[in-house]
Amino acid sequence: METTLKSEKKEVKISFDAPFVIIGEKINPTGRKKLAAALTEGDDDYVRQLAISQVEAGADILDVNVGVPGLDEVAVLPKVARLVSEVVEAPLCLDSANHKALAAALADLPGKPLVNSVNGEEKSLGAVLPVVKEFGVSVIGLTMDDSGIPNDAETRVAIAEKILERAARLGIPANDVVIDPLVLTVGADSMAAAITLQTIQLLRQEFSVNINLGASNVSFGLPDRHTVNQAFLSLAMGVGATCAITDPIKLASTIRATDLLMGRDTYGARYIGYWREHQPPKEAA
Ligand code: THG
Repeated sequence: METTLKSEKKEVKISFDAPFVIIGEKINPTGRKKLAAALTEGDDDYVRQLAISQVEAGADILDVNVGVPGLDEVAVLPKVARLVSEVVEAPLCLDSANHKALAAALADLPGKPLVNSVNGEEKSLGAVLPVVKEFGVSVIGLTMDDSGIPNDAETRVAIAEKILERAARLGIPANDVVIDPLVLTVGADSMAAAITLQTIQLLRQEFSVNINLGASNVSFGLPDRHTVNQAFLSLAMGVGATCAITDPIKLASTIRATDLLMGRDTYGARYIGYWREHQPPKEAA
């Protein structure tokens, strides 16, 4: 199963046989006061800098979320998405539950971005899937519905199946639906990550669809989040996740190492290439 995303100049393929795809998480104002202020005040340079630094660190795609309370997403999402698309070649992942904001951004962007997201709620299916169909793009489907986030893998898989079916009915093929089995923090429930890992395994067995994770969610509220995030991503890749929204500055090296260990990096070329490019500059003698 291959999901293809495109910007004006670049194409990114997500599949189990290809290297894991890194979606940079940092253009998201949740918990980031400086970005929330930049989005409210129109400080475009700060957003540009977040885009460029993530691509330099190894992001293949950039998530764009402008969810600041009181901010008009229908106006701001297209503006910020356009701004980002002008400074990096990476395709974008438009992170909003507002179908009008998604449609406005899609109307204004070249290529084939990833819509983030639809879920199993009737209201979401009815509003977001027609937009995905209209623009011929791909979408992330979250395994939650009107009853919330199930705390068992089987019910999450059943919601994934419902999203895939509803997409198919509108003519959206399974390879344009990336399923997100949802990551909650192990700080609140020590079984949270295990349930997500089990959902990934079941999804791979039943549908062979591409699988995304909001990986940093796993460590909210814990000390040394970085270590927990690294361990979780490796485990998730091992059971079949194919892309993640994460911090490329902190996680790209772990991801490149895990691809190498999984036999997805011939001669270790990507691992070595990544290491070479990210060596700290040598001090002058
Ligand atoms: N699935 C999908 N999309 C998602 C999520 C998901 N989008 C949003 C979120 N979850 C994934 N993105 C983030 C972005 C940042 C953080 C976590 C998840 C994060 N931020 C730090 C904080 O809030 O403390 C701040 C980091 C910083 O300063 O760099 O942890 O699950 N489809």
